[in-house]
Amino acid sequence: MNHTDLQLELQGDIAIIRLTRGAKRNALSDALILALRHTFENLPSTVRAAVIDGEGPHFCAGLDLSELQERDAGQGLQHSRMWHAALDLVQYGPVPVIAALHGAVVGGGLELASACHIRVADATTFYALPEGSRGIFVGGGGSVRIPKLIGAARMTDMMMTGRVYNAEEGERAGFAQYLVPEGSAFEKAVELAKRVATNAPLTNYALMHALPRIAEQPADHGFFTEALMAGIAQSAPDAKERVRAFLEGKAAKVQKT
Ligand code: 1HE
Repeated sequence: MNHTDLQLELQGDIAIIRLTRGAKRNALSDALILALRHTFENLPSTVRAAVIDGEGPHFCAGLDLSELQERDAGQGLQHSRMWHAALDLVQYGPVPVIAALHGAVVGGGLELASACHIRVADATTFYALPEGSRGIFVGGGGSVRIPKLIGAARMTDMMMTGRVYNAEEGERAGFAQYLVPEGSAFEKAVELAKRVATNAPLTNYALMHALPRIAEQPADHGFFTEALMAGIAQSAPDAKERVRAFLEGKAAKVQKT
């Protein structure tokens, strides 16, 4: 599907998904949310990792406020569920997703970023949840995903007081795993995506689908699920080949950076 506000570009086995609504700071209209969902549902099977980027000086200004009109409670609920369905496909879709962050990562933009597996932020990035001051609440999965990154106390403070985290504070708080110089988030995200794409597919699958579920389970259940996943991953020919290559001195050692 072609969409004027969303571009999909393939660079080998990496999908570059770009929000191209820079004039509106990549605000997420209903159409854009549906396009995002459609894109993740229909990624070519050759894709092994994806990067999400935003055109212009800001990653994403969140919900398109011009569409926040006269919804009744039921319509509001369905609207939020539509976001959940789309962002669920980002988190639990076919491939790991790396977000290249810069400028505003606010409201629904932060909800989108938090559905990704790795976040790379450049020095211009800032994080906020203006829902608090707009008289609304998060609705794109933010209350589930954001506390897992920064804790419920920080999220409460952000929404109650309008606190904005800059790039360095955001990295310290746990929003982003990588902080890079201004203008280099996309390049770093692609570099990481290429590295992630070389992993055994079952390892990436386990990290995307087993790890977050294990983290939610009571320890006893978690250990059991972990053992099942470990057994399945180890049994794959890919794993045996990779271990053999290391033992034969043909695979890279772990090295200090
Ligand atoms: C928008 C939006 C938007 C910009 N919806 N149109 N999100 C917010 O509350 C954040 C609102 N946006 C901002 O605070 C600022 O726009 C930014 C800090 C992101 C960027 O500032 P700046 O100075 O670069 O741009 P601008 O001049 O404010 O915006 C440029 C245009 O984009 C302008 O439209 P124009 O026709 O006058 O050019 C803005 O109106 C438009 N624009 N952001 C609609 N968000 C699932 S629930 C999630 C709930 C939420 O996400 S609530 C948080 C919404």
